[in-house]
Amino acid sequence: MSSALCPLRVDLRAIAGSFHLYGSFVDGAPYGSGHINDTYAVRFDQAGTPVRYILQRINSRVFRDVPGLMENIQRVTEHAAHARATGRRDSIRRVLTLVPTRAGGVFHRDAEGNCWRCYLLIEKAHPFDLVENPRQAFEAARAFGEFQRALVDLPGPRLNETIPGFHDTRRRLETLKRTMAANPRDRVAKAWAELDFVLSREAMVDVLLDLQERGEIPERITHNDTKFNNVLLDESTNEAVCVVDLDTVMPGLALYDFGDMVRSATNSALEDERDLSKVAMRMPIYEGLVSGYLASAGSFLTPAERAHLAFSGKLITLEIGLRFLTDYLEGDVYFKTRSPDHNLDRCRNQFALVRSIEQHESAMQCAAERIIKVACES
Ligand code: ADP
Ligand code: GN1
Ligand code: MG
Repeated sequence: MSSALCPLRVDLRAIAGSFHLYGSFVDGAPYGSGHINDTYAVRFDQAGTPVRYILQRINSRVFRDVPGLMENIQRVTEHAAHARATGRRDSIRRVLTLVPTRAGGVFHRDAEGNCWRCYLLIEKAHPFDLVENPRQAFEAARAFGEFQRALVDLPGPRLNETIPGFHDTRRRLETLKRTMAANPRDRVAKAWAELDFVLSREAMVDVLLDLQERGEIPERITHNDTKFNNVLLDESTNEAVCVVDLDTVMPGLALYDFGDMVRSATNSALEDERDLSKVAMRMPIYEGLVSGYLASAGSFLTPAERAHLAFSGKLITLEIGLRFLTDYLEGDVYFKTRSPDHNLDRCRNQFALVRSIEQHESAMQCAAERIIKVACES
């Protein structure tokens, strides 16, 4: 039997022991490539059959109200599971399933105060960091749209805001300006070109907020972190089977979700790529996203939401770029980083993608209008 201690010296066997799991612990290892939580896959032997689970240490520096966050996830997964239980053979793989703790709760607090949760690990489906073809883009967007649609009739009170103002791009920009003025790590000089890039695009940050304020686009329950690797694709059918990473499911705008799909899926390079000549918005991938999203969300999107699909991609790419930049100036306190300039490199990558989107903006707008027209006629 291999050691229960992973490289971070976490006793996964002991943590797993706090959850209602059957069989005996075999081993565990870090899993996935998320920037926020610490994710592990643990294997159990259940009477000769290996079964895997996800154990996640929730990043409580990022998520200040873990009970409120877990309450959201419990409500959302139970509701979505109910909506999915329409006789589909593998419905258990289509929505995340929380495993309760032995004490009957939805998360476990260890002796050091870390909060842990456990999910069934969705087998035979995988996340990808880079989209390989338009079909994958279609599938991911269809799945995120279906996720939004499943939550349209979530009963009960408004979900908790797990990170207030998460996609409030105006607020994000004001934070950047304050950090720039304070210059806590003396990094401003190195990032001058990037700061100039954002500040010259300031007008963009209010567009969706103003539309919302005027009542032209509605608040919905949205995922808010629709990065391509937060959806799992079935290894034999390539179908998007399950949306993961539910920490930021909360009130938001549908366009935040579509915008982040454009940001993370159309890029021809990985988010960490430093050779900016490789970064470009890929039109066929964008068209796959629009088609897939309309296939599931087309029934409820308003005309104003449809009209801003292309714009949302530019806005969210700028927003995530400026968040990487802010974290760089603050000294890398939020995103996991592997090198001193990692956040600055990611910021440059995102801004190169903004530039590419700007070059293709009218073509993106025309493509969305064309696809919407075809979808409405059929
Ligand atoms: P982070 O917030 O750090 O991004 P995620 O919740 O996205 O954490 O988890 C990290 C990765 O782990 C995901 O991108 C996905 O690949 C994988 N993952 C998470 N939950 C599951 C699950 N239940 N089954 C299979 N893979 C999962
Ligand atoms: C984070 O958790 P992960 O790695 O799926 C971040 C997103 C960013 C993304 C950039 C809670 O997503 O907002 O867009 O990194 N999640 C949070 O890669 O901040
Ligand atoms: Mg993730």
